[in-house]
Amino acid sequence: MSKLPNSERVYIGMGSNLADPAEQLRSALKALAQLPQSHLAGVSSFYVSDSLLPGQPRYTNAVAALDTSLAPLALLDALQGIELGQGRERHEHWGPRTLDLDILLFGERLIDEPRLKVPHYHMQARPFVLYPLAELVPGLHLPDGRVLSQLLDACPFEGLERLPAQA
Ligand code: A4P
Ligand code: MG
Repeated sequence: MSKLPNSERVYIGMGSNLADPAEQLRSALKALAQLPQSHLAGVSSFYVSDSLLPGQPRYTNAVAALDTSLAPLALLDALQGIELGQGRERHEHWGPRTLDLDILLFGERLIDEPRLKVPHYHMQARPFVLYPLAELVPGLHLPDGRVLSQLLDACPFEGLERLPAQA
């Protein structure tokens, strides 16, 4: 249960493949913990995998659970502020990045706005999103009716390396 009144549970996909990726994720978690009207409720293990695009460094990914009473676009602004604060530069779509923060799920909401689509459009096909999410909430039902366990059945774990728990 949430510790904040009127808050919703948000799952945030985190990824980095530049400038010490695990350290980037740890810094991002500290920044998430300091967001206003929000409580960092949990984080998965870190997972390493090849980039979906050939020729890029390997990614480190994780999923964070955040309880927040921020509105969805206010949270998106805050996440983009954290990305910029950690040196993210947008040169090319899907280019290498010091930090990528994606809103995977926002409570029970279905959001279809120009700047924000929730559930995140690629999450069902990405093991580096689904397996960390399943660590946090194995029996998850998505607001659009999909069931996480069925998405996992269609998305093999292969290629993912789960790192030991962070100190
Ligand atoms: N936007 C719309 N919906 C959302 C949402 N739910 N959460 C908009 C966050 N942003 C959302 O994002 C572009 C715009 O998407 C934002 O301005 C926001 O208004 P971006 O982060 O600048 O663009 P991007 O990351 O280059 O594109 P995209 O499609 O988000 O790329 P992905 O999905 O992040 O994929 N391989 C491994 N192993 N691990 C990875 O994490 N990531 C990518 C990039 C490729 N290969 C990878 C990984
Ligand atoms: Mg992104």
